[in-house]
Amino acid sequence: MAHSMHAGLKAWVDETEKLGKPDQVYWIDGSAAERVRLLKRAVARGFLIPLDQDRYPGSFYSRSNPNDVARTEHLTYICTAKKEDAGPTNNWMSPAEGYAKSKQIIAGSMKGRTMYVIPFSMGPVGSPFSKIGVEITDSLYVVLNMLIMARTGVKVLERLGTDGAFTKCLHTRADLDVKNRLILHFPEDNAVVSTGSAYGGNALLGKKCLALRIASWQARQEGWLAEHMLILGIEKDGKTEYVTAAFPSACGKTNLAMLIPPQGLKAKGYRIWTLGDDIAWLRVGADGRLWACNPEAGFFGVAPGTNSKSNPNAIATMRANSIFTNVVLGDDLSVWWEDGEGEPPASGTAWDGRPWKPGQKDADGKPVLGAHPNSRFTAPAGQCPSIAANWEDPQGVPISAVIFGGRRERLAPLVFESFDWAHGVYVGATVASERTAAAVGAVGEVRRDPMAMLPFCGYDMGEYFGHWLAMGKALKTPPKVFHVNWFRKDAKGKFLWPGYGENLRVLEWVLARCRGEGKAEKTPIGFVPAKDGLDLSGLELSNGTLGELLAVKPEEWSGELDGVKAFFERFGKTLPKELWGQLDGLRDRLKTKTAA
Ligand code: OXD
Ligand code: MN
Repeated sequence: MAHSMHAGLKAWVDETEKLGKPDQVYWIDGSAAERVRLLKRAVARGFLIPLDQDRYPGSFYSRSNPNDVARTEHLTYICTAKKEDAGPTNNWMSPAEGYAKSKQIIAGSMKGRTMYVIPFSMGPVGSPFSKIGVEITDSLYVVLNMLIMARTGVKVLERLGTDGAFTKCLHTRADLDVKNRLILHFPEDNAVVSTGSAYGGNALLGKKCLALRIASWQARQEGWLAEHMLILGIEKDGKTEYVTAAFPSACGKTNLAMLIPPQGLKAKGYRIWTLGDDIAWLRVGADGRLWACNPEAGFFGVAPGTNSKSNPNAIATMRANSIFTNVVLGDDLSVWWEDGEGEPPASGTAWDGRPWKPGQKDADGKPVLGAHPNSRFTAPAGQCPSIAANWEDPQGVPISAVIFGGRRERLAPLVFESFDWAHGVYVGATVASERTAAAVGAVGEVRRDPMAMLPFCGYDMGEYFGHWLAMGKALKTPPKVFHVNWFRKDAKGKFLWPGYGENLRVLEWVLARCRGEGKAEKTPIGFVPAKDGLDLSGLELSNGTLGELLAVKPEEWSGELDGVKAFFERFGKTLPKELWGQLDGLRDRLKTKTAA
């Protein structure tokens, strides 16, 4: 048992114990022996099912309450003294109401349970990037996932010392009823309270709550950025260059972060190194460049669609010591998901607990999904075959390019480069994407998702754009900013670009542009690759398809402008004038083009 000499932490734990009324309090020490003990306890209590240990050593299955399978953005709030500080894109509640409502739910909710106290560090312990949090939770599932996703235990308490700052992260699963579900952020108090859910994005409080919503607030005050971005290294000729990329949830960040070079490019000697798949903390280095660090220690990835063609490194990463949530559990204690790896089990149980067989159809003849579309694997990052040797470097890695992207069937070309940092901020601020299953809501609907941070920015996004612009001024050598779209379709609804490993062809052009090389054509929206700008060797892609992929259609882009204007207007006076200037500039460039 770990003991804290931190008076503030001890007082908060005591106060929460009095309120939640657990049977006992347990401090996580973060040791391997403790993990084994807790896994046994979780199995004994029915929270986890051990998988076939020959095929999946150290791995377990978990099924959630069927009503608790994704982030609930409509129940997620920023609780600041002034409503305007949360901005128009966040739900707001006053801190007094937030504390009062959650107190009622927490009161007595831990009866008959253990209350776990998890000291954790987001970022390597002691790195200048890192922040400490302490999660109190009554969910053993949350504990076991946190042990994978963050650095935990005694080493963190030691670092915290007797008076260090930490984010108070209070979680109770309560009765898992949606009526009692609230994900509340109190950035002014450096605190999070989450009730009524055990879903990763709602309950593993180091991830979205601390490392994005609270951290983005702190980052603005302290002069850095907390972003929904992967980090990867691209090595060639003994030199590695690093990029970050922001895509909305379930748009392939994990796949891109673990990319394997395609045949045509392998011959050039490329190697890809993974540093992070979801969150990047970015700081201005002493050299005036942007440096990045992944605050997480594991991957909480979407299972469906992950297979050894789409992401062999992810499959290898989850070969052991992983937790699978809401996938198919085979009667042979295997796991499986749609568009997954290997043959499905002859029979098993679907994510919602119903018996399931491959090929099963519902009353309307539609296939019955065995895995929930947002089913997940939680796996230690260190197990990834492509993990970079320096992924835990306390100084981070220098970033050459920042890439934004969305899921758009039309409009956005495969890739384009912004004219400069400020234009890049405009490009990031106007990202739009079709919705996926990672959050509750209508899948497929297009929504603006600036910097892929719409659900994760802990303050007014007008101010956030201003902070991005200011960061550009603080950087002596800012990275170049790009936009990609792997999801463009033809008139028949077929994807034009093969994606996955082939995306390296786009990254190669991106890095060439960062070095002042790479053939490009100037268009009103930015630079796109010239017809012979991308290395397409070994890839069968007709000229017509390439043309369609790179096409910038001024009429279609003009049609976007009203939507952007309406979106910007929502922010009122906090939207930086510079972004209005960018919109005007784009309108003028498009006009000249359509008139020509
Ligand atoms: C995630 C998400 O789980 O973005 O990373 O929802
Ligand atoms: Mn994410």
